[in-house]
Amino acid sequence: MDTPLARLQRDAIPADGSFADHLLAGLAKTPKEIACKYFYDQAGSRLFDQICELPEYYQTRTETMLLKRHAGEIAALMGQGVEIVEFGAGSLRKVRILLDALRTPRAYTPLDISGDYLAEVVRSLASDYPALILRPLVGDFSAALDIPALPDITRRAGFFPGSTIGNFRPEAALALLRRMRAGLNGGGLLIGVDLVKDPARLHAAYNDAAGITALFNKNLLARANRELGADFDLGAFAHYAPYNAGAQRIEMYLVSLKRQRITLNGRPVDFAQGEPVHTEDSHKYTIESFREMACRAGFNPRAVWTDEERLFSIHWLESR
Ligand code: AVJ
Repeated sequence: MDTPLARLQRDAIPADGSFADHLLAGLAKTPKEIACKYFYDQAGSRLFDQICELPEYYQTRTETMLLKRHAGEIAALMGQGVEIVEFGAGSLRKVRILLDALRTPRAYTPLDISGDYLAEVVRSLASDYPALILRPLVGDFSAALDIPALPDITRRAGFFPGSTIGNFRPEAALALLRRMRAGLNGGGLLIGVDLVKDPARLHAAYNDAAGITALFNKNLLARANRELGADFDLGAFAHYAPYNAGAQRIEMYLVSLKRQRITLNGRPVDFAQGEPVHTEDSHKYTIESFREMACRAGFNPRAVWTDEERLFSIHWLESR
């Protein structure tokens, strides 16, 4: 039987070898690039967890504090008996804050590209929330979002924390918000957004003293060595993460420190001395600029919470 659910799950699983294909294609471009979604294999996810604990990386702890501080109000806005749909590899800690505040959520539908991560979600939540319907979906939320309805559940609320929206260029972010809105069937969206601030503060958050972000960035090369038998010398590339004030985004690169030839899946890839590989954008918004984009996507910005230093924001957007 090909249920809609089974179809969604199967179609969404990335084909085998997609990292190899994308890596070769991205390194054949000028300028070279690697998509940031490849950061998050097991080693990369562990490094990202370490980033979240860094003194310079204010995002995770500020967002968690805001969620805790306003959980009651958020729960009231979401309403009773909702299905929470979380987009992407969220953190279990954040969704637990929501689930605890909601008291009577009916279902939790995490959507993620990693089946291993989803298995962990189910293992961790099942015993603590015995009445909660858990529906992990393997899928890439940057592609189509067709989430089949659960019987008897009419209210959906989207959850997209961590300022992952910042990884998308503004046009793509707008398109993603539109797709999410369509997938939520009239439900609202709770979304975390990192804010424009002193460039020095932003720079420090992506250039930490302990060098964890550099390891996170270079994990792309380490992963290619592990999975594809590539021969990247991690010492021959530099982590470079400047803030582009004009575009209001952090840009991450791996810069080749010398002229070199790497072998990838038996194929040569040449790097000039000083040549960059673009690995990530992390866009920052003002509260106003984000609300404007949300309006263009068909949402009504209903509430926004921010910290005293205005480092980070959480928005509750209602479907229009
Ligand atoms: C998970 C995409 C929000 O952009 O800050 C952290 C990823 N990159 N340090 C971000 C990241 C470098 C992070 N997001």
